[in-house]
Order: sequence, then structure tokens, then C-alpha cells
Amino acid sequence: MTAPSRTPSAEQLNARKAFYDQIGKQHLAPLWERVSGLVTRSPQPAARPVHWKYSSVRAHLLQAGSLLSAEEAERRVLIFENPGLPGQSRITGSLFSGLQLLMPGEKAHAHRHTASALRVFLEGSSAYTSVDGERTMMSRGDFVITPCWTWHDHGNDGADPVIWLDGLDVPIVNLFDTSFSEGNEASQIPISRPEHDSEARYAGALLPDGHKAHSMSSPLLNYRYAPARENLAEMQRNGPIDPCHGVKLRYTNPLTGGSVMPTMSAALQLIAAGSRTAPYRSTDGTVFVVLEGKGHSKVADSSFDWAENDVFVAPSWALQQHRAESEAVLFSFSDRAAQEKLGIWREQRDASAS
Ligand code: 1HN
Repeated sequence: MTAPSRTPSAEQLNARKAFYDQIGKQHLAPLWERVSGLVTRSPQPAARPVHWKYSSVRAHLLQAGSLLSAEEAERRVLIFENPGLPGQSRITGSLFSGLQLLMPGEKAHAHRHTASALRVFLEGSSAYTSVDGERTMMSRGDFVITPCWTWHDHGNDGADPVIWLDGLDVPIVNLFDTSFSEGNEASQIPISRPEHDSEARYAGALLPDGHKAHSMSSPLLNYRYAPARENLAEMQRNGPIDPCHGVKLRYTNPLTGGSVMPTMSAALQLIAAGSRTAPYRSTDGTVFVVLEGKGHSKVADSSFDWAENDVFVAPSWALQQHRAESEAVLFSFSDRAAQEKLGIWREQRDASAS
């Protein structure tokens, strides 16, 4: 037990203040003045719940398309910037996200960086991304990964604008001061493997005999929407339905069963028309992308009415509850993979109790 503390006199407080000023010049600070802000009872994210309507972001993105080329921009992306983290290019405390536009015929130059990236394809056709010599054509809802330090370039060979969502672990890489990046002489990396080769090898419940993992990321480049969507529909028919999530599938590295990349996790869930999920929270600030349906979410004190392609954020430990007006499919991603490796990830499934 600590002895009851006496209230310090004005004189004592002045003496302490003078002391803090004095040691501050030596780059020292008193923990006892800081500890409550450093070690909080529960997460206190600066990131706020936030919702972007696709129709308005899309209009701005197309406007960007008329103002500069993909070549000039290198990546023509409008950043989702969390209003609790102004000017920091972060959608949550640990993640970057934005929407990328490629106009017909445009290409995005090859480069690589230590940040890992993921993409969720939203709109357009005949677009590809190429990762370390394998090209994959992307369709709506496809989930594509670009692991750390892999060469990647993109292109739109179709007749319409192409839009996808990018998610990167840039704030994590920068927290550790480990950002490296480089461009390539070639604007496109030569294709060294047949298109969709990784799907042939890794997308079934089979693996190449004798294969050994040589990376911490999944060898599968493109997780197709169509089969995942069918799986959700069947799970929905067969049950059971999870009270907090509806039916939910996590994307995994087929070699390990773990997350697709070391820092980021992704999932796909279906919420039946007219149903409502139970209050839930977890420590991984999560970005939701609406792939199908219309609905409503409560995140902490905020309420969002969402529709197809909208994006919304549930910050760390914020209570979340979703209601689907029509059958809804939500893609989501977060830094859960990193938190689990560090042993600090938590969830609360009966979250209304507290
Ligand atoms: C990046 O390389 C891409 O390759 C997209 O498409 C968004 C945001 C920050 C840093 C690098 C891409 C990015 C990015």
C-alpha cells in the first residue's frame, strides 16, 4: 500500500517546476509526471472513427486524373487521412491507405520499398499488377499482396479508369526508421513467370511438394474474390453464424496458416440482410472496405451509413457494431499480424458489458 500523499504546497510545486526546467536542459524528464500518459489503462488511439463515401472520393480522384498523369505522380493516390492524425498520411495509427487511379493506357513505374502493400480491386477492367516478375490481372474484390522489397509495377490496358484501394504498413516501417526504396531503370520489370503461376501452385488446398518458405509473406499474389465469396455464401447457409462477425474468413499464407504478410492481416466477412452484429472490439485499428451491400455501423460514438466501395475505420479498442440492410460483404485489414507477433493483440467479444 502506498501512504496517502499530502497535497504539495505552492512552494514545493514551484521548486519541482524549477527542477523540471533545470533537468529539461540536460534532456531529462521526470517519469512520475509522465507515466499516466505513457502507460494508459487501455488504448487511447489518436485515430478517430471515420467514414469516406466512395462517390465523393471517386469524383476527387477522377479530378486528380485530369490534373496530372500517373507518370508524373509516380502513384496517383488520394490518401485517406485520419482526422485525428492530420498531416500524417495515416488512416490508423499504424497504417497507410488510399485510393489509386490509373486512366486507360497508363502505367505505374516499377519500384520497391521495405513497406509491404496490399490492394483491394474496386473498379475497372484489364488492369494488372506485376510483383517480382509475375503479372496478375485484377477483378473486383480481388485481394492482391506486394510483400516487402518486391519489385512492382501496375498498368491499365482497358478502356475505363481503374481504381483500387492501397494499404501499406508505412507508419510501422517508419516507426522503426527502416524505410528503404528504389526505382528501376526499366519502367516495367520483365515478366519471368507465367501469368497467375502462383495461383496454380498455392491457391488450392494443395502445395508444391517439397516447397520451403523463403519469405515471411505468402507466395500467393492474388486471392480471388469469386471463390472466397462462394465460401462465405455456403458458410452462411450452413452456419454457425458468429454473433460478432457474421461469417468471416481470414486470408492466410498457405505455407504457414499465418497472416499473408508479417505486419498486416486481412479478412472477408458476410453479414446477412437485416442482421446486426454484437458489440465487439479489438486492439488492431481496422480499415473496412464495403464490397457489397448497404448498412450501418456504430463505431464508438460515431454512426456511419455505408454503401458499396465506402471505407470506414474502427480505431483500436473502439466498440464496433454493424447492421446490414442488404446482404453485405466487408473486406477488412489491420496490423493484427504485427500485434500478434508481439503478444499484445487483444479482443473483447462481450464488449457491451463494459
Ligand atoms: C506505393 O508504392 C503504391 O506501388 C501505392 O502502388 C501507394 C503509398 C505509400 C508509399 C508507396 C504502389 C503507396 C506506395
